[in-house]
Amino acid sequence: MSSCIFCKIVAGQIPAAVVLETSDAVAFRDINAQAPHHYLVIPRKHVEAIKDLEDADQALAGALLLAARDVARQQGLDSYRLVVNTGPDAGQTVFHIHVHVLGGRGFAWPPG
Ligand code: DGP
Repeated sequence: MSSCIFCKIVAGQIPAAVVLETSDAVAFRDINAQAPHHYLVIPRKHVEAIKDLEDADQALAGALLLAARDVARQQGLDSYRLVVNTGPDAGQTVFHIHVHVLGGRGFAWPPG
């Protein structure tokens, strides 16, 4: 989608610190890191949020989780948190699915 900032990162139109690329996904450092390790794993395909995934996106959904696993492995993280904010009330600010991979510190539960 032409106005989507994450589509522009996928297309290489704006820079990002990319750490992993697969046929389905791209992972890069979050510009506003909330932990010593903070990456975003996004699908190449524009889908606004988890709630917009279709049953036919099963492989894509799995590919995102596996890419998140691989980013964590590559970065030497054994304990980490994955977060997928879905909708404004949950804190989603960029409307292109992204899995946050957070690590390098402890995390509280329940989340804020
Ligand atoms: P969320 O609040 O869950 O929608 O997370 C969006 C994240 O995206 C937020 O942590 C900051 C990050 N972000 C927004 N714009 C950019 C950008 O242009 N580059 C990078 N690397 N991260 C971005």
